Amino acid sequence: MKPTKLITRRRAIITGLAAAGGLVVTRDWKHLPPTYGNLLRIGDNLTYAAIRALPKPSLVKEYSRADISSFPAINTTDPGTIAGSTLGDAYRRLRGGAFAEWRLSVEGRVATPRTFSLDELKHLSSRTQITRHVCEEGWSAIAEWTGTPLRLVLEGAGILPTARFVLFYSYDDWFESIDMLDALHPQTILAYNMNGRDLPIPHGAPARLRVETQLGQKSIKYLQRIVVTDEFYDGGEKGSIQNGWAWYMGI
Ligand SMILES: Nc1nc2c(c(=O)[nH]1)N[C@H]1C(S)=C(S)[C@@H](COP(=O)(O)O)O[C@H]1N2
Ligand SMILES: [Mo]
Repeated sequence: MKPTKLITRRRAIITGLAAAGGLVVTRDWKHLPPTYGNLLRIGDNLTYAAIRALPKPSLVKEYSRADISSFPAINTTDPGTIAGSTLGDAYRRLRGGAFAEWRLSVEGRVATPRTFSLDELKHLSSRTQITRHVCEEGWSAIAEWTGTPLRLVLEGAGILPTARFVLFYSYDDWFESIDMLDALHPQTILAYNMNGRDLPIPHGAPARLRVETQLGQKSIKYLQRIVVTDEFYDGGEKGSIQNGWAWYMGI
């Protein structure tokens, strides 16, 4: 994604309409994500407690090993090379120690904020899936991913019943957020393995998110911190909306 700092007039109007639509649907306009009042996305407004009671969501298509394709690494390929960045410096040190010191922080609206080392993630049950990554810039590629279901990590910290969103921060200073519906989806994983090997640095080592229900941009690499929230937040200047993209990128 090529960030531009422009918020278009059209987007401002749409966002306004979404807020008005949300008012009718939920009377909770302040806390509605901008999915434009789409009734199909009413799940955006459901809390962890509500989503836990729903039937299992359907899975996106999974492929076979024969379908695995070449997979370009895009944008920043090594946060450790970003000059003058505290996060970049931290990443370079972690990378130097083969990520043994890497700790993924899980905080916010959880009963027990905590961190997970790579080993701790690997000791939780894992899921392996061969899926198609679809980039918003118009390419797609198929790879096999192994990782810990995000649900296990969040529940490991004790998601509070009112929680509705999960925010992700990365070592290259990216930001993404998803709703609890996608966070608890069985194919939403923290992948530490790609095509049977440790996740390579260009693809987000030591762990990246895979959100198979949305466009590739949401699958944030170089994970650093996860924050569970009750309220919608798109990350301000770092978020997709202020950079001219949609927040919800369902496929
Ligand atoms: N931290 C971080 N995550 C990111 C990006 C990025 O630049 N930084 N790019 C996103 C986009 S737009 C895409 S298409 C995929 C690309 O993943 P890949 O580099 O493994 O192909 O990562 C997503 N996650
Ligand atoms: Mo992308």
